[in-house]
Amino acid sequence: MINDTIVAISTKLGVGAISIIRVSGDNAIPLVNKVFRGKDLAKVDSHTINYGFINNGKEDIDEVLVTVMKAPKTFTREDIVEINCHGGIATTLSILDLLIEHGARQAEKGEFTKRAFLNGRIDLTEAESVMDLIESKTDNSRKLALSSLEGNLKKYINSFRDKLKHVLANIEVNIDYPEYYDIEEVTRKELKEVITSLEKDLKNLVTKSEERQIIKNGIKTIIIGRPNVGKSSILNRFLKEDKAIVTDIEGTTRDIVEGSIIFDGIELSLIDTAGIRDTDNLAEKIGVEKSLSLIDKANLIIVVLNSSEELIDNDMFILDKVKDKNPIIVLNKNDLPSKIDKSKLDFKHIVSTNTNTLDGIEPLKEEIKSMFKLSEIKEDNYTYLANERQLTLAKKALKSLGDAKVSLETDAPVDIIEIDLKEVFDILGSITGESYSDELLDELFANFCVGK
Ligand SMILES: Nc1nc2c(ncn2[C@@H]2O[C@H](COP(=O)(O)OP(=O)(O)OP(=O)(O)O)[C@@H](O)[C@H]2O)c(=O)[nH]1
Ligand SMILES: [Mg+2]
Repeated sequence: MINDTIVAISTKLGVGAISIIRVSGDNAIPLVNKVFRGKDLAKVDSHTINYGFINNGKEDIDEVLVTVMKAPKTFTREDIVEINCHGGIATTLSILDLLIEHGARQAEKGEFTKRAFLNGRIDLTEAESVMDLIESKTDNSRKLALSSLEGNLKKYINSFRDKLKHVLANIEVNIDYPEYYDIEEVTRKELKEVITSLEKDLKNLVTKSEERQIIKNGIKTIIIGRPNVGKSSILNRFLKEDKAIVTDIEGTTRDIVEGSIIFDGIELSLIDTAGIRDTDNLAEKIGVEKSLSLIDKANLIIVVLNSSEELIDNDMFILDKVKDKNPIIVLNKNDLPSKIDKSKLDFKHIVSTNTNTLDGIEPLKEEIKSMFKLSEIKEDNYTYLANERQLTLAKKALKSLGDAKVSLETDAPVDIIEIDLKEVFDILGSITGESYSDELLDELFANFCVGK
C-alpha cells in the first residue's frame, strides 16, 4: 500500500501568472491544512476551491486558491490537494519547500500517474498516453493520445482478450469431457474462426500502428546529395526562411541544419546535410559521415540531383545507398537545360524543382503527403499502438497466434493449441498492464515529467 504523501510543482517552473503545486496521499489534506490560513480544509466539501493564504508560521508566503479533492474520485484515487499560487520561482519553491518540511515527499517523475495506474484508475496504455498528450505538438498527435487516454486502445485490446477467453473456456470443456467427440469438432471449427479473425485484426492493428508512428514522431526527413546541388535551398524553401547558408561554393554545409514544419497535422522534421563527396578536409569529412549515418534513421530520404549536369560517381554512390529506401528524387535546377534522362532513373518518386521560382516545391509536398497517406490519417479513428513497447508486445502476440494456427492446421491436440492461445492472452494483457514488472514501471514512468 502506497500511502506516503507526495508533492510536486505540476506547472513549468518559471515566470508565469499561476503555478500549481499538487499534493497526493493519505495525508494531503491535513498537511496542507497546517500551512493554510483560511477555512479549515478538513471540513470543506470534496472538489471545492478555497481561498486563503499559505503561511509558514511566521508570515504569509502567498495568496492562493486551494482545490481539495477527496479519494476516490481523483486522478490518483488518493486525496489530492492542488495549490494555485502566483507563478514565479521564489513563491512556488517556497511553498514546495514548506510542504516538504511538513512531511511531504518530493514526487518522482511520473509518480502521480504511476499511482493512478497502481490504484487501478487507468491502465498502462492510458498512462502512456498522458505523457504523449503533454508532449504532442500537432493536432493529430493530440487526437492519438486523447483517444488512448479515453481508453479506446485498452478497449480494443480487451476485446481481443475477451474472444480468447471464450475459446479458452471451450477448450477447457473439451479437455474435461474428452468423450464428447462432437464438442471437439465444434471447438476446432470455432478455434479456426476465432484465430483467423484475431490474426487478421491484430495484423491490421500492427501494420496501421507502424505506419501511424509518424503521427507521434513526425516524418524524419533527410535531404542528401553531392555538394552544390541545392539541398540547403530546398530546406529553406520548405521552412520559408533562410535557415541554411546557400552559396555557390561546394561544401557550404558542413554540419547538419535542422528545421520543422507542420504538414497536414503531421510534423515534418527536415535535416539538411553536408554534400557527399570524397574530401581531405576533416570537418567536411565528419559531416559527410554524419550525412550517411542518418540514412538509416530517416523515415523519408530526399535525394537532390543537379539536373543541369550529368550524373557523376558521387550521385551514383548516393542513389545506390538509398535504392531500397523508397526515396524521393529531386531533379533540381530545372530552369537550366536538363542533362539527366529521367527515364533512366529507376525510382518511383521523382520531382523536378527550381528553388529560385519555387517551381516544383508544391508537387514535392504533394508527393510526401500521398506517400505517407496524410489525408487518410485525418479521417482515422486514432486507435493505434502508440510506442515501441506496445508494438513489440503486439508482434509477439501475433507470433504466438501464428503458432496456434499452425498447431490447429496440423491437427495437434487442443491442449497444445491452448498453450499458445494462453500466451497470446497474457502478452496482450501486458500491453494494458494486466501483468507488469517493477522494472518496467520504473523505466516507463522515468520518461515522465515531475508533477504528472
Ligand atoms: N539555377 C539554379 N540554381 C540553384 C537552384 N537551387 C540552388 N541553386 C544554386 O546552387 C548553389 C548551391 O546551392 P545550395 O543550396 O547551397 O546547395 P547544397 O546542395 O546545399 O550545397 P552544399 O551545402 O555545398 O552541399 C547556390 O548558388 C544556389 O543559388 C535552382 O533551382 N536553380
Ligand atoms: Mg548546403
